[in-house]
Amino acid sequence: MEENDTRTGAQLFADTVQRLGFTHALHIAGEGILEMIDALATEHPGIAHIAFRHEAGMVYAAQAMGQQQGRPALCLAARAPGALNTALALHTADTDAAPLVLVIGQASQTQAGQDPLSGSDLGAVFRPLVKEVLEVASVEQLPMTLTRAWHAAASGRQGPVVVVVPENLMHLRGNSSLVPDGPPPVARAGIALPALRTLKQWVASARRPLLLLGGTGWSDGDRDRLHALAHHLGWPVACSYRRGHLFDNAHAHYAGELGIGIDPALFDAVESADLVVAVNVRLGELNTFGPGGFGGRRLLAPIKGRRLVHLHPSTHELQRTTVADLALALEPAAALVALETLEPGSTESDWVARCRAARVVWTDSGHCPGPLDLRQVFQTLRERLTDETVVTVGAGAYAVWLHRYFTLRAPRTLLGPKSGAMGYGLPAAIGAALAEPGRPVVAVAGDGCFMMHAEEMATAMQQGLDLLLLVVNNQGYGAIRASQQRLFGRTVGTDLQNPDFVGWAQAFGAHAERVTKTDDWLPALDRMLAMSGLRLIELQLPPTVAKPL
Ligand SMILES: Cc1ncc(C[n+]2csc(CCOP(=O)(O)OP(=O)(O)O)c2C)c(N)n1
Repeated sequence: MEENDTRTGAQLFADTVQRLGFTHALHIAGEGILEMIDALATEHPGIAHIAFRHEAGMVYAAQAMGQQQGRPALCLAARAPGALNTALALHTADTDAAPLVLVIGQASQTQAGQDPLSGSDLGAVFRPLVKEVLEVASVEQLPMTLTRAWHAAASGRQGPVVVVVPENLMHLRGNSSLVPDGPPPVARAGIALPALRTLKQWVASARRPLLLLGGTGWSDGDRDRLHALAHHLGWPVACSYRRGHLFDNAHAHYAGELGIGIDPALFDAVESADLVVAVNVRLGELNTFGPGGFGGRRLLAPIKGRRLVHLHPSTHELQRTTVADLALALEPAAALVALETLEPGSTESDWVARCRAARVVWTDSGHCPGPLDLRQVFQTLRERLTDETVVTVGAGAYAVWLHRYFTLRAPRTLLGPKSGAMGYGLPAAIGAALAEPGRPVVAVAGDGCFMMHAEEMATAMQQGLDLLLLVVNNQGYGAIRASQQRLFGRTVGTDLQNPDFVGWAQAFGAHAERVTKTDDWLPALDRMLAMSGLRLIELQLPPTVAKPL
């Protein structure tokens, strides 16, 4: 092989990353990835380097970027200490069907496994958490393995893919012709015509049909077609947990969101439907959550007289948790094409209006005790923000207020972990801001949730990002406090003594204010919206506030 036809492993890595269309490399530099980072910077300076403060924050940002861009984002972690910090965030990317590629720089092949820093069997560690783990054994394999990782992350049910790269490969040489020209075309599953005929018959006779939407892999244009479809068929539409942005929440056909905090009336509507068509929805624990909470009644258990049609890109998700009468492996785009061939059936004349009326009652009710009314906070926040604003949220009782009272109007405007991972909101907001510079982003967090990855305020400042953070401070793990009260009549270890959030944010260089009563909220919000950069509003509440009453 001619020396000038060859590139080092590090150069091959950098060339492949560039050809696959990655625009950003998110990382915390360290042993194992130093050669890759250096080659990216020197060979392809157009790729932006974003330095994070915790690897989980980095992966949350990458998974938010991946979802917002509709193609995988790239992040890199150094050997075992960096890699193992990513575990919950990788699991969250998997629950959220978020496309990303995490490259882990492993010790050299001769060294691996010899001491804690050179790492254990990282493939074995990550395999249960992610869509796929690929390990590179030779420099020749490197470009193809990265390409395969990109495709695995982007195709079918999207998700996180880990690539483990031994450090010594960076110095070996491989042929430059191994580098792909660009991202590979994504393989697509198709439509089964006999099944479509069956579906048409069921739709024709359904009296109370309902469309459920979820998942990733939709395009912004699909959303207009979904509105047109709901209108054409005359069906109500609900979204899976934290996918409310897939359908305009103000639309006359919108019936609400499944999952934690579900409106009991929506639960009843889904149970009383005689045909449910679930598109791209995972029918696991979260989306079948009942109003009674954990251990309560489940949605969509097989019911006599109700037909369930499940369309999902992954055969693994079909017939997994409940029995569907028709289960087809279809990606959202193909499912949409199939549904667009349907004709309206004999739907009850007031079915859509009944579902919609219940939704309106739900969002117009609910009480917040104390001097600062969170219902008003989230309703007026909606009025002040543009429809395009992206809102990110983690886990806690505070999130229920956002989900119930903040009307999502535009596509890709909500990012929230389906794993229930606390700490997600701020790093995800960073990812969303990196993915679409100029698009407004607001992160909402509880005091507990915020502090799990508050270190990423430094990253946001360093990148000069425009972010607004709302910290709902009820001085404790409120959701858990409420569960403890319900289960045991007392609380243990769930009260929190917090720092002065305003002073803390200011120490990072952010603008910050504290609000303790409803009348002060809008003036504070308006002051913050008039400014740019990193801004934080602490919403200070009595410890008694958790979910809407
Ligand atoms: C990483 C992680 N650890 C623990 C939990 C369990 N958990 C769920 S909600 C919650 C409390 C959240 O507290 P906070 O962010 O202050 O919100 P609040 O419930 O008070 O509104 C905890 C500890 C979790 N979901 N994620």
